[in-house]
Amino acid sequence: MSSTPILTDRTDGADGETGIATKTRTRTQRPPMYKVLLLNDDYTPMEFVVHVLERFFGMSHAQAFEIMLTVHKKGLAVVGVFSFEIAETKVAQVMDFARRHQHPLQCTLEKE
Ligand code: TYC
Repeated sequence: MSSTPILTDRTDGADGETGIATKTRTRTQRPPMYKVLLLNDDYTPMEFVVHVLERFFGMSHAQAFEIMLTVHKKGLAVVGVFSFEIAETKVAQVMDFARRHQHPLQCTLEKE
């Protein structure tokens, strides 16, 4: 958080009062956000990808199926936007789950 003093007025009144009036504006920093991307490949079964989206991204079956088809057709899709720590954890969970099931599914993150 940073505070910027802003010079707003000089007071030099008839009463002999002399001074500088200042206002303080607080700039609220939003944390950087990260997109989690799911990548297409030729081998991971569609049902497995749907399951991943339900399990790790809290999607309904219909929503997960729709996103899976987008990845399949377009090559990739954003499956969520999170703080760095959460995004990193999601990527690790998906990569580990895919590896344990011997699927080449790839998941990565990108700063927004
Ligand atoms: N292209 C895969 C198939 O035809 C399905 C797939 C979808 C794989 C999404 C990965 O992220 C993915 N079996």
